[in-house]
Amino acid sequence: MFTKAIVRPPAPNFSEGLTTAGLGSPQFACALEQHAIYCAALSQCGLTVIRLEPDPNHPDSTFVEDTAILAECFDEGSKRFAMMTRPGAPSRRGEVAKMRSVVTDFYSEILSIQTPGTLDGGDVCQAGNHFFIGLSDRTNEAGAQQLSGFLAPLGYSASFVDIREIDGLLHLKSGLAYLGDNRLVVTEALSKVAFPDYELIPVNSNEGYAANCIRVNEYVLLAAGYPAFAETLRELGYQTIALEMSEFQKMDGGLSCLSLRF
Ligand code: CIR
Repeated sequence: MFTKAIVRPPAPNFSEGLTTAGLGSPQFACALEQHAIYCAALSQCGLTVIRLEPDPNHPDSTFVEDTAILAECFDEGSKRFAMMTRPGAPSRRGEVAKMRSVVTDFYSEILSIQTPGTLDGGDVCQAGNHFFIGLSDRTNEAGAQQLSGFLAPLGYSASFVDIREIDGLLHLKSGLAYLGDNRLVVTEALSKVAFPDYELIPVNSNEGYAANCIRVNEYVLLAAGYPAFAETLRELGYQTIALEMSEFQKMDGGLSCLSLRF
């Protein structure tokens, strides 16, 4: 069970962040409203929401997931830890210091990715005691190796998923989500990568953005506007909450990026 989430509302200059989406400039007021509804959904899932002040020095800082990995342990053989990342985009590296000061209140074990490694939290998908680590334009091999090296003594296994040749995926979790119950949601491109030992829940090619969903306690939060995937989740027995994400999608962001849940 998750009990808390860290979020950071967008700053007024949110539209100055990095993007490749080509979907136009986000509307700040609408982004704020979507963010508030997202936070309300986390509360509905039973989480206490910790809100950081918006940071206009870092227009991408609402995407808090990229600054840290907060690992939950699922059995006595593994250990709870936090890892501060070193984001691949230089404009985002300054986001980590504030997050470190917050995470310190909740974790005694705090690790850090060191230069020359780069790693974004969006490239790290925890599935029980296993971590999938994406190699992407943001996460390099040195960063992935560092994380993997930390994981083994803490009782976790890891494998790499190279997404550098997959069009349209900024981060691994742009196309992959762990639902619990040994189930992975995957986009069509990622379904061709071998994920042995997991039940794969494919997302239709015309609903690819929906793959970035999050399981939060009794609910699955998904982006609004993806009816086939919503129906798949309901058929699997999940309670769903659909959230408007248009303004964050314009900045290449998704549901998972907007919070760190622990
Ligand atoms: C960026 O390019 O870094 C932001 N505009 C979007 C980050 C989205 N984060 C994520 O998928 N984990």
